[in-house]
Amino acid sequence: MNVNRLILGVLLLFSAQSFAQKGYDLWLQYDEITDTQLQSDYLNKIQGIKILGNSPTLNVSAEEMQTAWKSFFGKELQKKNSGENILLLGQREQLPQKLQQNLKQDFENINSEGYIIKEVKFEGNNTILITGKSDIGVLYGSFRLLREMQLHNKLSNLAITDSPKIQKRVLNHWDNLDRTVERGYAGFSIWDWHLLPDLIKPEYTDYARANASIGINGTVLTNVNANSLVLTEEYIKKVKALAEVFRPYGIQVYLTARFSSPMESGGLETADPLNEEVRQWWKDKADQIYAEIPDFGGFLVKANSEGQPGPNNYGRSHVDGANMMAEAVAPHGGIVMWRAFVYSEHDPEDRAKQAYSEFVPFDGEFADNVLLQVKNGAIDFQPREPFHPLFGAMPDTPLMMEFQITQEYLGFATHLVFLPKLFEETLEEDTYVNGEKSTVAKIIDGTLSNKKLTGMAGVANIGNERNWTGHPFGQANWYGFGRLAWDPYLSSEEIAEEWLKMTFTNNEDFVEPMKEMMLESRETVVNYMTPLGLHHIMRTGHHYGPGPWVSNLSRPEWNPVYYHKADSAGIGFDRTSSGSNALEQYADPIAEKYSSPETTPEKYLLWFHHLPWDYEMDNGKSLWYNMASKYQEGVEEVEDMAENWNNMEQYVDEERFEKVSMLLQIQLKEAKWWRDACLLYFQEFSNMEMPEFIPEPAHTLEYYKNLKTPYAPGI
Ligand code: GCV
Repeated sequence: MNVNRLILGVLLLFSAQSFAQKGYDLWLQYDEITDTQLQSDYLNKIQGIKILGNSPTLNVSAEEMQTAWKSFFGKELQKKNSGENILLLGQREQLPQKLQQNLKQDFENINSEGYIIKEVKFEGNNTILITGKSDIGVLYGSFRLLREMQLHNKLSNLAITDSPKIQKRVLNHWDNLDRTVERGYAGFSIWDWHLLPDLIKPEYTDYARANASIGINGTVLTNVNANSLVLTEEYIKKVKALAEVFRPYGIQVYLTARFSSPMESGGLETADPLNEEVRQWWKDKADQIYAEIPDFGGFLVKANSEGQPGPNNYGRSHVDGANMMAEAVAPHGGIVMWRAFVYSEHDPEDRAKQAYSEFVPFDGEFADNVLLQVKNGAIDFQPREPFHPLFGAMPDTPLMMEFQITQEYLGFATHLVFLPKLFEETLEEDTYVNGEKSTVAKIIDGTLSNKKLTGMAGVANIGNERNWTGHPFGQANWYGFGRLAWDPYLSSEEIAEEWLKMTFTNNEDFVEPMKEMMLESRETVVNYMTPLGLHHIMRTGHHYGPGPWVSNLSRPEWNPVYYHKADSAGIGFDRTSSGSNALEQYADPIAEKYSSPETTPEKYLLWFHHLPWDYEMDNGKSLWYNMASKYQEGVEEVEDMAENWNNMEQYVDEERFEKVSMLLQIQLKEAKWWRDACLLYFQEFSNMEMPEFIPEPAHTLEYYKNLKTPYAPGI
């Protein structure tokens, strides 16, 4: 090979790797600061670093500063003992008494994980101090300062205090021990169980760094459809190895506990929660885990749901089950996150009502270290659902939010959908349970009824793809979940802007149009999948693509026809008093307002009402016409997204640009598939003409019905 070709080859390889690295580096790009004024402002303001104290967490804070400095400025941040304009890192106890005294008010304003970033005098010199009541506060403060710099904000007169508003900010991995991921679309599990505890991959540290940078402080490593093997000695050692990597980053490890574990891995004959031997088994198991992992977070449990065993198998209640496990972990400071996602094929009641009926009678009976983990809506992570009626209905029980970051029902890792918009919509909903402004956010952060234990969980979209999430924009959903778990009152707009700037570029010509695109993307997916309150009309099993016609599954509530109820008289699920009366589970102002279609927000119309096809909507047109126009709008919006992205080539590296371009084309193809399949199917019932703006479908309804994709990912 001649030398030039060799050099070219090496260069190409190098640039390909650095592009791939960009995807891997998530929002922690720390792009070079090229604006000379900004660069000199920053370098004047911070001329060295001093760390007070010594701990693994302080070490990773200092390392992060160095990583960022090399990337921002191409040089190290010098360690200095004293002098002007030093960055000083240390928790309260390490500060001189006088400084502690001066910051008394600031310290009163933060909690144990909060931070203070402030310009102070230290040994007579101007200093930027990052402090908190704990080392982890210092780490969070360090990431905050670096975020300010990534956003190109000025560092003058710094005085920032911030604390997380929610205590348990947890990712839920639905990862199996064989490394498949239920509803995972970004490759296999990042946990290499086979080689743990001996092989510690750098990805584990980078995962922890990324999470700490947004304040996530817990991770449930395993699927809620649990395998009791993970509670055996062999696996506890593997879990311990991960916990050790995560500890400096303030991340606690949790496991899913299969309710029948005492039988499967303990050899007992029962798993009855009131049986003494069973109770002892769980206590011993907890002792065994805590002996290896002293800061183990606790258990997440899916019980008596979708075939998982639980206390009901023994005629016992969810409280009996949850409290038994809570008792086992309580002496160690652990918690139990007990899922409220229950519904039964033997219960003829509307699925949307079942969790409320099951749990509300037990309000106030759960042990103090139990959080009831409730999905944002009463069915299942749909593109749009009204908030779950359990929020507000159990004032004496701490409720934890469960959002789904992985896009099971929103186009997998193929569709660009910015989920913080969906999360924000739920958090802002007013439950009215204590009068106006009783928002879901206030229930989750505990302020509405003074709860001590609070939490938010996000079902992770992470796999072993080089860029973690498959779709480059999927990273924004991980980022946004973390930011909202820290502060559920943040706006999705602010989150989108931060993420775009940190991940791509600060150039406003990129940030503004892309922010708009992200903010609209959630409504777009609702439009082309489930407009006007439709829900769960995906194909079954893998949930890939439209399947409103499916009606042959054994469990009625697994069939899309159960949810849309289309017939010649109309479409929609009547949840008013003339139907399932799910509305009665909401507080009066909502129950009343939504009882009539005229006063129900259009976005929830068919969630609560079964309406005639010619029902006249606000714009004077029929329901059928409006439905068709929503589907069409969705498709056109994806066309716009693709076009907007095409104008961004100059701001994005080639690899991410090309990948997003191709994914948007697939999204467009699938949006058309949704539109054509759903409209052709529903037209059979409406018997009305296709409005003129709907193009001729590419295929017949039969064609769409016969499509098979047995290997769609994520099962
Ligand atoms: C982990 C839905 C999903 C299941 C998931 C379940 C749950 O039904 O399709 O894959 O199981 O929710 O949240 O437990």
